[in-house]
Amino acid sequence: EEAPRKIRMSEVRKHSRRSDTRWVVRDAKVYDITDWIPNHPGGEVILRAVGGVIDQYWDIFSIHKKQEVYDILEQYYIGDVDPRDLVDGHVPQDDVEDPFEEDPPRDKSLKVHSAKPCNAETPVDALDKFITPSEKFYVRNHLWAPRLDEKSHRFTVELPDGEEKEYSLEDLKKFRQVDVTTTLQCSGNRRKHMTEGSRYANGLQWGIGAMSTAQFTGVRLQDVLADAGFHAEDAENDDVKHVQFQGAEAYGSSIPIDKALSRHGDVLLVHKMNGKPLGQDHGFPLRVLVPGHVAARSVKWLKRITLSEEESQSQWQQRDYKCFGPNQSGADVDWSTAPAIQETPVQSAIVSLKDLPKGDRLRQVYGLEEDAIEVKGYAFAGGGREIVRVDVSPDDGRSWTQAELLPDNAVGSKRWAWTQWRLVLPRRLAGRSFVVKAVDEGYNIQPEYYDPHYNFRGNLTSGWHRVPYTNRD
Ligand code: MTE
Ligand code: MO
Repeated sequence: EEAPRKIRMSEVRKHSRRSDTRWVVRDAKVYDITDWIPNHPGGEVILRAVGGVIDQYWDIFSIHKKQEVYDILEQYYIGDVDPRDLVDGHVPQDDVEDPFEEDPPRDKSLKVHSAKPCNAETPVDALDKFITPSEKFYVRNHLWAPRLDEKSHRFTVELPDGEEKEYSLEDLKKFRQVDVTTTLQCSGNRRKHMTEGSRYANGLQWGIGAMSTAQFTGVRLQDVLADAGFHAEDAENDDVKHVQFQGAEAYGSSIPIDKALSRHGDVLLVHKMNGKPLGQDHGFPLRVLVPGHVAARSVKWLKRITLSEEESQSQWQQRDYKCFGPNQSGADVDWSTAPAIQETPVQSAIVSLKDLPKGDRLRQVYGLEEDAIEVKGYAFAGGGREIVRVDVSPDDGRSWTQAELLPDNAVGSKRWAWTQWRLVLPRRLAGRSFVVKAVDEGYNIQPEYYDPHYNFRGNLTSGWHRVPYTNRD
């Protein structure tokens, strides 16, 4: 048996993305993965790690932490890191590049759940406005926020026969520009309420602000696909069942082809949000917008569109965004038995609850001489369905009254935006807590309790939202 080769880190670093042969280090072992790179399911993103230690990337891309991945890597083993470069058996951390160093500055009012990657809620003062100012739009990044150049950025459309067509942002100007007002809601919105109302649901403990609304501008995906040569009516295209999207960092997901091709589906490739170029956190210079579907399908920093018989194979399509039964757990579940979340169920929340002082304009509008309370919030139905009613209880669910649905100027082929609502009522009616539930045009309702729709990943929490009223006499 030959002793393993000892390799200095200075040598490893030479085998970076600038070299023809590319090495990575994991657990103080060195691998030459040059031949394997073209097979990486996440694409080019792996080039960030070559010439250095891969462990910290796998802390972010946790899908790699499994035996089959270790086995692949083992085939490319070439030696051990020289002990002179190890501290306590590890290559010291400061030798690796921070993947988040190009993340943008962010508005101070966002409620940050994690900084790297950035996950931050829209503050309450923006949740009771129909349009969310772009800088207060919630941010949900699984990885870093790539800093891309608008002029040189290209995205590729891959047709069913493998043929590819490339587009620049300039190329998109020739397509008809479309405005759509859309609410994006993260699958984890209100997960905290599931944890509090049932038991711990795994993931970021979002409150009611993993949800925001903007006016988006872009081109229809179906127009771009047609330009690239994909015509749905061709019999030979019958095998195309899904449209997969790949972001520039490595995130990816897909939607059913019918949503993409529906005349009223309003699936866009958007370059503007509230009239201005997209912010870096929201996918600059180009993102997919899939109205009425869970926001996880609206892929940011769009790099590639693939027409396929299969869904995206990413963990965000195959695993994270699925719901299972209350009894099932991540340890024993067969992920393939549940469909990926697309359209979302009816949702509502109380955003503010406030006493109206004597002489308040609203008290006069509602003709209330006595002490009054104003309750405001949002209600939202997925799939382009409208909210038809919002029921509010001032006394814990004993009595109910209907909130006023506020008018807005949403545009789109269907109702893709939330509905803001308000209720003003006498303070004497207030009990211990206020409760809200909404009804959509399919007469879908929200569950009262959290246990029945508990799922271990805490997706699609939509139980009645309760807010304690503390100002009682
Ligand atoms: N696209 C890319 N490329 N990377 C991501 O991490 N996150 C998805 C989706 N698109 C994500 C992405 C998820 S889970 C959500 S909820 C929305 O983007 C969040 O969009 P926002 O940050 O603009 O609010
Ligand atoms: Mo999300």
